[in-house]
Amino acid sequence: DPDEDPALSILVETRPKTQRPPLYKVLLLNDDYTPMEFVVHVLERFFGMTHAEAFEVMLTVHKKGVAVVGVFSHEIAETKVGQVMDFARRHQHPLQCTMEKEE
Ligand code: TYC
Repeated sequence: DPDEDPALSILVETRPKTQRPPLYKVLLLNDDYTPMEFVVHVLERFFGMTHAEAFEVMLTVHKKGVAVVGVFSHEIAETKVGQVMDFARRHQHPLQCTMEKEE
């Protein structure tokens, strides 16, 4: 208690002041043209999913229109989005991948 002994004030502060960097959700969007097998391959290749996981997430995007496929730091999220968009473009598929800051 600083009123009793100001020299002890430093020991009384318990709330951490460190801030964690914001995290970013990477989202995959549905479209009518990208083959299902291509999306499964993308999820295995760039998001480290097993074939079963990738198939399940692909079906979620197909049915719901969008799904979060990973949560990363800003730099890693940007890299993932770039890798997916570049890979899709090179294969001439309209697959869209984007990122948004977590609440
Ligand atoms: N809707 C696509 C189809 O029927 C499959 C698909 C799934 C496309 C997920 C994009 O992010 C996607 N071929």
